[in-house]
Amino acid sequence: MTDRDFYRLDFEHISKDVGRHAALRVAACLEGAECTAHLLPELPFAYDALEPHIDTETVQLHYEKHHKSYVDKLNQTLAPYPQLQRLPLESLLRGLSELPPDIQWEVRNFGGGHFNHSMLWQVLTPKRHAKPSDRLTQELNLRFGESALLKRILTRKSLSLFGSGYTWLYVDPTGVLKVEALPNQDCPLSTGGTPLFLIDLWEHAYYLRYHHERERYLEALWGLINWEEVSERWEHWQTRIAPS
Ligand code: MN3
Repeated sequence: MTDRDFYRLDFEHISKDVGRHAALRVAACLEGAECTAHLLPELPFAYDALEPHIDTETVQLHYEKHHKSYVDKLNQTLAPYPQLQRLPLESLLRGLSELPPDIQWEVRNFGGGHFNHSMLWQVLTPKRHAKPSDRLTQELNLRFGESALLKRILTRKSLSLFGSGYTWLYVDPTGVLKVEALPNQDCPLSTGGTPLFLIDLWEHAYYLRYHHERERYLEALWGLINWEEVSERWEHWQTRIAPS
């Protein structure tokens, strides 16, 4: 396929989902500048900012080793495909089945790993007491009853995922809010969804402090959710993506 096919995909989703670096990268590409490789985005907080809930060493390893390795492997994968290299990550993940078959597995896993971790750093925050916006609260209450129930659903889905993956709060292609756990580095973009929030369930996200006790990690995580960011993602979906 040609890059033009990819460019037909909606670029408007990009800024919320792959961060400032990708937005800059795409802007440069669209202006015809030489495209650069995918970049490790800046971490929006210090390594120790999520203490005592998420320990310093875990954040540092998670960001510097795990996330960076996904970025590096994605760049290696795309190196022989300059046309694909300059596309936004989101377009690659939305159009997985249209990629050359010999790199679909790599883009799904390494590209997914880069996307998911870039989003993860945005939806966590050391600031306390943040709440969903009134409009998102209204939607969550309509869909899940109340916030305590959303927490229970996120926890249950997270505990029932066997192996590694993520639990997602996302809007499905028909506009319905959903909570689903997906394996490995899979993400709702690849089935036409719009992700709002995710929980990293790979052991590298919690093992040093919580060992095998995923439930204690989930409890600690609840106070770190960047509801402001999640609410903005919801507003973005509503104003830019929602089916009219
Ligand atoms: Mn991870």
